[in-house]
Amino acid sequence: MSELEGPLKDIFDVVIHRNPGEPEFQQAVHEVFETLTPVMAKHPEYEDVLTRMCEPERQIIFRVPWIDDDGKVQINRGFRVEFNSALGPYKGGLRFHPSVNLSIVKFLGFEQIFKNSLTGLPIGGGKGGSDFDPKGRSDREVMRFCQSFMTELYRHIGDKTDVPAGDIGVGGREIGYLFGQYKRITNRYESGVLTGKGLTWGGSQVRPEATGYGAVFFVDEMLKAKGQGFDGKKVLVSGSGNVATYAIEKIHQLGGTVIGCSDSSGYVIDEKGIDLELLKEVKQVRRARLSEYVELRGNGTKVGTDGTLWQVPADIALPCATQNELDEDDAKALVANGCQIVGEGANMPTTPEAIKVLQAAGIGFAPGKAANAGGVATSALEMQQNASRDSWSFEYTEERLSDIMRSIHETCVETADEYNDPNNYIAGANIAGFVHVAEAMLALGVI
Ligand code: NDP
Ligand code: 2IT
Repeated sequence: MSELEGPLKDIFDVVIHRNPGEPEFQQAVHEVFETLTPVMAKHPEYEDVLTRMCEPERQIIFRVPWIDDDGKVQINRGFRVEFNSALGPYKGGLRFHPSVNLSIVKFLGFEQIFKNSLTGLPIGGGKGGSDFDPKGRSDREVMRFCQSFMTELYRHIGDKTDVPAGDIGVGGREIGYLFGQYKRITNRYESGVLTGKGLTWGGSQVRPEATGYGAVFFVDEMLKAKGQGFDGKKVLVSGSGNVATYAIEKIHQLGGTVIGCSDSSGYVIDEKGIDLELLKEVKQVRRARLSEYVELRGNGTKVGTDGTLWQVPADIALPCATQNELDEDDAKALVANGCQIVGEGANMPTTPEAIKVLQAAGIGFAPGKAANAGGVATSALEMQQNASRDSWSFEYTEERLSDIMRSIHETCVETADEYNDPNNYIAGANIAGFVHVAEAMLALGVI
């Protein structure tokens, strides 16, 4: 990580002091601070605002007891970090994964503030989750866990207060169980309290596809700026969950070929292009390992054995799995293999060292705050439909998503130019996201 100077260093020192043992949160804060030097020089009045922005408005940690299928009591830890509500109700997903801890929830919540600001929609930033591992659990166990989780969470959320959604390990099934318990406890059909709902009970068209589609729309804008498109491009997409699946779908619709994807047990290479229907069957229906995809597909498909997915030659790389999954060696391999663009579908998937390598090589780099904002943006569109008791068509909603991604791309480019850092999408996204929130916080007084 590069050295900070002046007020940014002072504020960062306070962050380190206040948040010891939270490496992911510190990394996310540092990544934003690195780009704010020219903003602070121009606007010293933002110093106090930035200090406040690093301190969540509220952090909730709670016990989640539940009973497994063997009748044994299990205990997990639940989190909701309500980070910033200057622009609207706290908004951000819930992650269920054994690695979840306060540092991870805070890094995600911090990123969400800037991402949500970039969408231009009235949503603040928050994040939550649990160290519960849904893998290998029956539907009934997942339901009992979700019901217990919501039995505490319900008192903190509401359509005008805090609106959770999905993230790793939380998809339509989990949102259903969570919504059912919220409705039961409160006796209110408050559709706008959660997003990512099913289409027959208040969900929005395109929300399942939105993050992956949005990331591809964003990268498509980057390609268009160079007079190119996805047509004929070879692409690597890590992960095989919600974001990865729909990124693959849109890339194939735009004429690209996704030649590799992964899960936590490894990666697969399918030079003819990932068979999406089979991938959905394996990962979404069977909830199985990717190795099953290889067994069923045949066709020369193979499980990767050398290094990581990123060592495979391709034109474009979209990390869509988890934080810090693409490291310095991976970045060097991408550069050596002539990769042109890296777009973050996941949150903070590229390590700081890897970002340096990619930027030094002149590779187009789209940070998650901008590139994966389509998910939360479509969540805000879901809230809009719920508030007006309406539902929109797939075509109209996808058009709205695509307009939002185009506008975020334009904002990043214009802001990077304004601050004399052309083509630096990280600077563009961080500065534009920050200034919007900072102005709102100044207007609202010291709160
Ligand atoms: P899913 O749970 O649907 O899929 C996650 C995928 O990543 C799975 O293939 C999983 O493998 C893999 N993965 C998870 N953890 C690890 C790990 N520690 N090492 C290697 N692989 C891992 O989650 P999403 O697709 O929703 O989320 C993916 C990323 O996108 C996350 O960073 C999330 O924060 C971000 N994101 C999600 C949005 C959304 O709307 N869902 C919006 C914006 C960002 P396995 O199946 O083996 O667990
Ligand atoms: O990281 C993210 O933006 C999400 N997991 C989606 C959040 C949301 O509220 O839809």
